[in-house]
Amino acid sequence: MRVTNIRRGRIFRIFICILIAIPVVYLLATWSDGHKKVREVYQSKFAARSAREAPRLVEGLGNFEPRNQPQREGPGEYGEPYHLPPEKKNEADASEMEYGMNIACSNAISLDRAIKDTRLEECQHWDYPYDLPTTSVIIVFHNEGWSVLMRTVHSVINRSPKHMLHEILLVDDFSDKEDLQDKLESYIKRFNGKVRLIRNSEREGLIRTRSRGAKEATGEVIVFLDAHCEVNTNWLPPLLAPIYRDRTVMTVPVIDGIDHKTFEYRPVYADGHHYRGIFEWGMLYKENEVPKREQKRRAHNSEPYKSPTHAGGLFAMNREYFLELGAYDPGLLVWGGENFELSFKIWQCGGSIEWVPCSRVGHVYRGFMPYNFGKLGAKKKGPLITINYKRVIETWFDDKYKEYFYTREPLARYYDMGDISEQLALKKKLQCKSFQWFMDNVAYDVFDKFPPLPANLHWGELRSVAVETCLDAMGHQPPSIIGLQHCHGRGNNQLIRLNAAGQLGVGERCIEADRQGIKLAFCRLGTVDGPWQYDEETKHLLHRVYQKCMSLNPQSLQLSLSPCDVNNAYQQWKFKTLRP
Ligand code: UD2
Ligand code: MN
Repeated sequence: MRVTNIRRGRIFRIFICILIAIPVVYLLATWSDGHKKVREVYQSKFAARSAREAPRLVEGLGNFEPRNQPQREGPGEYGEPYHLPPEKKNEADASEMEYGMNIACSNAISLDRAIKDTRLEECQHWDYPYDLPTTSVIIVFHNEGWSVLMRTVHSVINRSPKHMLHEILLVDDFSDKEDLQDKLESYIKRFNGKVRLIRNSEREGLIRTRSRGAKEATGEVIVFLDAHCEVNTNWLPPLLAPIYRDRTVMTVPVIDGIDHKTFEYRPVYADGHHYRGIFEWGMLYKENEVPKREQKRRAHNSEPYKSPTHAGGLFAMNREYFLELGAYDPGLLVWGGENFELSFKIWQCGGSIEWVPCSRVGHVYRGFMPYNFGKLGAKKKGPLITINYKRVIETWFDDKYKEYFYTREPLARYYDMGDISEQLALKKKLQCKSFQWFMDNVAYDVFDKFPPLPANLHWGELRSVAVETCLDAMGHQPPSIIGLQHCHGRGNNQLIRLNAAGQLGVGERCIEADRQGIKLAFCRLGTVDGPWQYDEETKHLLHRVYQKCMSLNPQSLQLSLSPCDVNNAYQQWKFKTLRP
């Protein structure tokens, strides 16, 4: 009896101990979990270099998170919006006109201001190799505001681990503003050689200027930034780590917004959802939520993910790899399309692009583009950006995909894009894969949003037969009314397309009708059809749902739908062919 009692007591005590131990072990385990788990994933994913390169992890891992930052006070600190006092209004307005952003406001804010850390919380736990590649940060600029340019430089100096930042290379694309001359040269002396300045002897445009910067840089990795950025907390190591693992990865930070009037620093995608770069068939850049297939590959929401393309301005790459790919196509002029050229080239020729949630950089989106395209732009017939797109798609798209572009941009077929034989030779030499491969394996989410475009049955100016006037989208943002304007023959807002599925479009927008009138609308995402039908004999544009015709009101000169009547000249329309 006693023996059993003692035994029972012991069993009971052991049982109690186990009961206590379970939550303690559990607490201990979860306590270190955040850090350890991320660390393990990190080590397996990033610390291992590809087999063909010698391992060179010399000093282990480092965390590089800043500690004990001093409190700061002043205008715009922590990325708060700053409103200038009313007496500065004229100065502010004038600077906005000149720069597309409120430089007067920027001038009032410290070049060293703090900004809020907009990263996911778990980003603080990642460890990175201590010997990440040395980096040249390349900033090209043309007539930028001095304080905005220098705040970009200061933020890079202040928020990058010293031993990784090899240099900041400022490349002046032939600016003529007074304060960007001697004042700039003497100011950067304080950085003891870390900041280097070179200047173009004529205007080259941002694309060629970046290629020049890459050639002149001496770091192992190059990072491009626009001249109006502020890099966020610990932005650099997470960009370098994937390149350290594999030199053919391009990495892209997540781009936060900086308000062009108040310099408020605003996080994008603050809800923890991730987006990646895609495009529609007119080659406008778009962002799309990361598809499940890609999400699933990752163990942590803060891990990098693959993206078909990027916005253009901000990214990191192994310098030699960038040059092996021929840098940017030197035939691309001034602005636009270079993001696609480099992205397609990277993916199709064996590299990859990763967006890095733990690297955040703020960028000032301007109110408008404050510069013109100089001589380079004037020499070209047709809009220069579309000509750039044409070079890119003629080099990298398969024939089927080229047609989608020409369906969306019918005039582009007639633009002179210059010689692309060197680009095609490079594609052959590097044995690059087809665009179909890219669509199947990388950009598989594009068709969900932008399905293949049915061919145009008609395109050109849509002229009224009764009155000398043309449909015109007027450059308004949808939803807005469609105007009627003097036919100018240059296309743009007057280039109307009717496709085989009944969609009537202008640029990437759609023309739709309701009981109030005819409107410019956002095309329903993922659809390419519409209600319209054109009859060449009656010259009617029939809305099949309402069974009514597009009519012009001769008094108000406005558009509406009315019952079809073959004798009514105000219901007759003609597509007039356009040429550049
Ligand atoms: C976006 C990109 C930009 C570039 C462009 C398409 C982002 C945040 N920005 O437009 O980097 O890829 O799309 O080409 O993704 N600049 C020159 N010479 C020129 C014109 C501009 O050096 O002839 C400089 C300019 O000072 C700035 C940079 O190039 O530092 C980019 O120009 P932007 O800021 O006007 O381009 P953005 O942001 O509208
Ligand atoms: Mn920019």
